[in-house]
Amino acid sequence: IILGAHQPPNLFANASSMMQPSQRRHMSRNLFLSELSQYVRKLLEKLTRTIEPESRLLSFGSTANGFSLRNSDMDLCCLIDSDQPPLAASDLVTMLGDLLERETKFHVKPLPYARIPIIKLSLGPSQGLPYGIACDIGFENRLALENTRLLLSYASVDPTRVRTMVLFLKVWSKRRKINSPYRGTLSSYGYVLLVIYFLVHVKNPPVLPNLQQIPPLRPISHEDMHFGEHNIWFFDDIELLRQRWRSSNTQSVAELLIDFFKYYSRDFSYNTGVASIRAGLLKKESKGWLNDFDGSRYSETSRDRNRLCIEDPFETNYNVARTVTKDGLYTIRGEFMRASRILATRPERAINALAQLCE
Ligand code: 3AT
Ligand code: MG
Repeated sequence: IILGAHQPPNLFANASSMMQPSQRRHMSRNLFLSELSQYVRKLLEKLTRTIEPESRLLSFGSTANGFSLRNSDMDLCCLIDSDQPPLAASDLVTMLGDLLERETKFHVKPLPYARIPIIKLSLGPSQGLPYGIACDIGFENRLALENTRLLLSYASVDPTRVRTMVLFLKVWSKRRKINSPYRGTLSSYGYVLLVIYFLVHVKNPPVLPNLQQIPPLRPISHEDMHFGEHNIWFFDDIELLRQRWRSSNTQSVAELLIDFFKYYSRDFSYNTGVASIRAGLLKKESKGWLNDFDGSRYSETSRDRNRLCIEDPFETNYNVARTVTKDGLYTIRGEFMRASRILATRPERAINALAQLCE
């Protein structure tokens, strides 16, 4: 489908021949999706290397941190290892865009002059791929690779509760149409940070430790801890952590979800607070992320950028929720309240309540 006339290699034969038929039925969709995304990544990497031989394409976002749904996009990051001065990102986007248009069936949209130059690729739905493929290729976005690794590490500390909560929130927010940064609501990444913030800083006892505050086991150089001016250190020895960290919080996923919706409908201080998974609840004022209350000091755009404040774990001067407008926040809070109401009034009919939530 991707290459048109070319035959793709049979990447799936190996894995599926090792399984029993019942396993194969059960596993096939996830396996297919993860092998498909590997196949697409390798294919795109091969094509990129014809222009920039020292480049690598790495997955980030949900395909790399275990939070993907069957209709998730693929996020790819191009890193160039060369000692030679690399091509400017905007030139690479234009050249690679032309090449992908010629060599593949993707619909290609290069955005060379965006704040972060990217190429958007898409393939419409077809019989074998009912959700089609959507893929973004960005360049040198090392912080995104690191924040993907951080989320993966959090998910690995308590896979059942963290993954289930995140996947539920993602399905719910997409169904309720509050997962569109381009239309004034919040990205999936923003919702994942809200879940982690809740499990690290709101729940008492906490479900998760704060991985950015656990000191390293041995001294680490300043260079290894930093990318540019950003501190990217976090405790990533998950095997060790799983041996040592036992949360004394024994709540089930359902109980945690009920509390999550309750907290974000009425307890989180939207007007003054910043949710930071690194440092807990911060003040908008201390970060200079103020709303324009007196109508003079800040522009319309700065006012809208800080309605909801979620600090990026590494790029701490960046508000991940800057896309959320006044109306967007009103809708999101309305949905948190609706969810809280449905779950509180029908705890005995939890399955129906959850289905109704995702209508
Ligand atoms: P989907 O399954 O695609 O809905 P996702 O987990 O892949 O969810 P996104 O596509 O929203 O999440 O984002 C992919 C990655 O891009 C996650 C993060 O590494 C980076 N990213 C997205 N939005 C932001 C942001 N506002 N600030 C910093 N990094 C971001
Ligand atoms: Mg994504």
